[in-house]
Amino acid sequence: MSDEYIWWRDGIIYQIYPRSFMDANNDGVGDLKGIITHLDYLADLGVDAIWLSPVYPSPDKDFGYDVSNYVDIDPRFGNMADFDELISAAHHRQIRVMMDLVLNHTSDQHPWFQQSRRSQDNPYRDWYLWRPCRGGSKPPNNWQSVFGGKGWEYDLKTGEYYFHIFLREQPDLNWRNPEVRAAMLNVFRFWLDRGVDGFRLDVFNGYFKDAALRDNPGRFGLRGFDRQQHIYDADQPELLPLLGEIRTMLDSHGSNYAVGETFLSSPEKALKYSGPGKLHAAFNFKVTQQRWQAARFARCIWEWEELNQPDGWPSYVLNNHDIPRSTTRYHFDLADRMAKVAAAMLLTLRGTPFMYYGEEIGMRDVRLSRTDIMDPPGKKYWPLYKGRDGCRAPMQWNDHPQAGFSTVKPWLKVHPEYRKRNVQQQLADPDSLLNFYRAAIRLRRNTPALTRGTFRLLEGMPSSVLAYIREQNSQKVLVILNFGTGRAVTPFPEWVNTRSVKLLLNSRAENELAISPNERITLAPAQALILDVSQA
Ligand code: TEU
Repeated sequence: MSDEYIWWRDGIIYQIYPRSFMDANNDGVGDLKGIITHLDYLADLGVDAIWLSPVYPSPDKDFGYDVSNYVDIDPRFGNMADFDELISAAHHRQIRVMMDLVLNHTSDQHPWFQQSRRSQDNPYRDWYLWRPCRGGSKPPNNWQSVFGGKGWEYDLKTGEYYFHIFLREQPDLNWRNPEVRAAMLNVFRFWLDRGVDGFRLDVFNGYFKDAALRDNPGRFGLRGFDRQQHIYDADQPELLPLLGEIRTMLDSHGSNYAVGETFLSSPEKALKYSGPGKLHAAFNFKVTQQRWQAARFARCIWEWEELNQPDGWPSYVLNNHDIPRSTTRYHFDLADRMAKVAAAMLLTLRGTPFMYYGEEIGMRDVRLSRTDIMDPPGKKYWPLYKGRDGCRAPMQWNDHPQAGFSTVKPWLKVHPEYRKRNVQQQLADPDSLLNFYRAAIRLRRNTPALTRGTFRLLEGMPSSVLAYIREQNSQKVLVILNFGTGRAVTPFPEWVNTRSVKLLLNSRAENELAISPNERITLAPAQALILDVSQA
């Protein structure tokens, strides 16, 4: 592995959900100026890049993931001048900027769709997936919407159905149309020309659907969408050549990066779409679906590592804007100690770590009543599924009203615990989760074994312990993580000379590192240790 620093390989990518990060103009919605005011915070935290969830004009049926103009900024977030300022202010601090491109579908308010639905012979008709009824009035096939109900919407005016895999206000584009393809590649170029460094591609493996629109076969599942095998509405063979074309374009602009949001993700699928000539990375969400048990994570990480051999580059994510926050998901307690174990893991695995705003202070999901729910699938399925608002609450900056996010009532409720859980308070507390993230990020940055090093799981550990070695040249780092709420007595690999072990980071600094005469370490509940064992 080359020793030169490559930001998307060695660095950390921090996802910002702009409407919840910082509201500089006090209208209740976060904005670009707000992000600019906190770039110093991000630089100090030590992240190498930020990914902005969509900031394009949008009717907000799916909070920005329904785009009505790909080449502008929604006035609620600011304008192009603010965007240019954000790029230069971020670059000034060595922070790269990534855009979220939502190219599987547009908003139904996008001028392309407005044209498309006008008449069957409109030049934009074929930009979307229009089909006549089957057998009189039935939809063209059995495809479903992820957000509930049929995937087809009948349009009275022209007497045909159009397909939408998400909301009916998010019609899917027809990527087989060369004009669509060309328009989308131009969207990439537009942002590259403005200085953007990379992209996150929303639902990229959904771009193409089966040309013959065959019915998906059934399978067992609860909701309509889950009762089908998605073999015809995603992952079609035309995708790989397109990814190759995207990669060539990115490479020709410099070292620009693309990570795909693998729809209906599996590790194999994520791997299939990433690597040379494809995307740089595709998310493997399996890690986010594990229970908080060392053995489960070990299996999942091992599988992802194996798949990425010999030359793949993994990425890891514990949080994003679609799933409950890890602190809530795993019911972390022990006063953020377990959140430190998760942080130590995320920041020492072999692969690019993705963080999500507020993760560094251990934000929890906010609980909302039925009337406060904003997310469409949450409204539809309440109380079975309450939607994704919980993990999208305003960032908790300080203990002022609205957590310092805004001076007015924000678009989504602030988590009531913000008075004791916020950035200001955690910066002042040397033992806080935030300061642990800062220390672990600094350590990672200064330790080549933790970025580029090889990865090897250690066997023979107690069941609550996940332990692994990262190694680069002569540097060897041992990471030991106690996932359990009890103590764990952990052996060293026999080649380690315990007398020359150096402590690099201890998530429970109050407990000194004690190696017993029989060469074992007793880990406290939820303790993470990062040790230099190079001198063994
Ligand atoms: O998500 C696609 C996706 O797979 C998720 O929608 C997932 O199925 C859903 O969150 C479960 O409720 C992307 C975006 O990340 C998401 O925010 C958008 O809503 C969606 O695409 C449509 O653009």
